[in-house]
Amino acid sequence: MHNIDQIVQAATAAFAATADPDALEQIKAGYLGKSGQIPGLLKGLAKLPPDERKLLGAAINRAKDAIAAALNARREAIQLLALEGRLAEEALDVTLPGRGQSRGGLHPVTRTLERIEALFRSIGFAVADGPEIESDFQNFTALNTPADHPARSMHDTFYLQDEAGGVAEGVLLRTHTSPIQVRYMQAHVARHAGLATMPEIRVIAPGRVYRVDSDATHSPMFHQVEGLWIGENVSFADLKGVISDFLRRFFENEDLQVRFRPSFFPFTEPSAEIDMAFMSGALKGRWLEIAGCGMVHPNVLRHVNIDPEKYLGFAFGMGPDRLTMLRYGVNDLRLFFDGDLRFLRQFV
Ligand code: 2NL
Repeated sequence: MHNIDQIVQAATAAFAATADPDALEQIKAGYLGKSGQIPGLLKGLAKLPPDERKLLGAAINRAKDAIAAALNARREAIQLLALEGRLAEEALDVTLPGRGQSRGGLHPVTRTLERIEALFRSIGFAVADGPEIESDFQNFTALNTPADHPARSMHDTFYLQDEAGGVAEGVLLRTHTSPIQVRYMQAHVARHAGLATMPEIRVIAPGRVYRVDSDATHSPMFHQVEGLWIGENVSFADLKGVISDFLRRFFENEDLQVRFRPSFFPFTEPSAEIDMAFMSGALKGRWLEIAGCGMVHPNVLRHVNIDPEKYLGFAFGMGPDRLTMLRYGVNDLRLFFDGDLRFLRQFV
């Protein structure tokens, strides 16, 4: 009897001495397991006479129940300890000040795009967009760019892969926003097919464009805004007025000087480079190349089924990234696309 009580006490003490669940199960095996102390005692019963066996057997079974109860109690206590530990570890101090929610803001180039759109809307231009993955026809052929033109080479244009990993036939990242205007002209022509005279087209096309080019002044992705005005009587003089007026309003500078220099583009004839100069400030008197323009080439009109004998107009293209740099006095284009919030937040 005395010995049995000691076993229960020893088991209870051993359980209490560990907080590790695996160690606890090891200790349990020493008492209740197949070759543990309790089964050992039960085996010994066989040699005893029946009346003693009955008495001792009952005592051993009580001891076995007591050890099992102590084991369960310890298991629960260890679980509770683990839970309390985890809760303490994961505790939130609700009295700490919050981290706050910072206010979002528009990217400086987005602000420029919205400003350009608002200014052109105010003189009756629509704003159009289109896919950045384009077809060779929309991006080059319709724009009178010959098959052997260097812009079409893989050194200048990103082409897409086909399923086999080769160059997909005629699928590319648009190199300018002109394909937006090509699509716009095609839809416009289709919509007014039955009419004797087609209404004027007045549209700007802002968006991202892609070229194989990367240094301080070139990013493989950049932005463009092109504009187009087609009608029966649209002249180069209208072009000069629209562009000069736009630049003076964009830079909020009435004294801004604008000049048109002869140039060449496959999609316009005649073509011109547009330069501007501030009459005051750090850039005073310096001519800056700001856009290109010209009268839409008759071949471009033919490609979208507009009769060049009846309609004509002008087109222009400019770089809103560069306009943003000039407006805010930023000298490295890459700053706009690095995603450094310390830089970008200055414009919010
Ligand atoms: C530049 C030059 C230009 C155009 C873009 C154009 C579009 C159509 C038809 C004819 Cl649909 N032309 N766009 C015309 C002249 C110049 O951009 O230096 N851009 C940054």
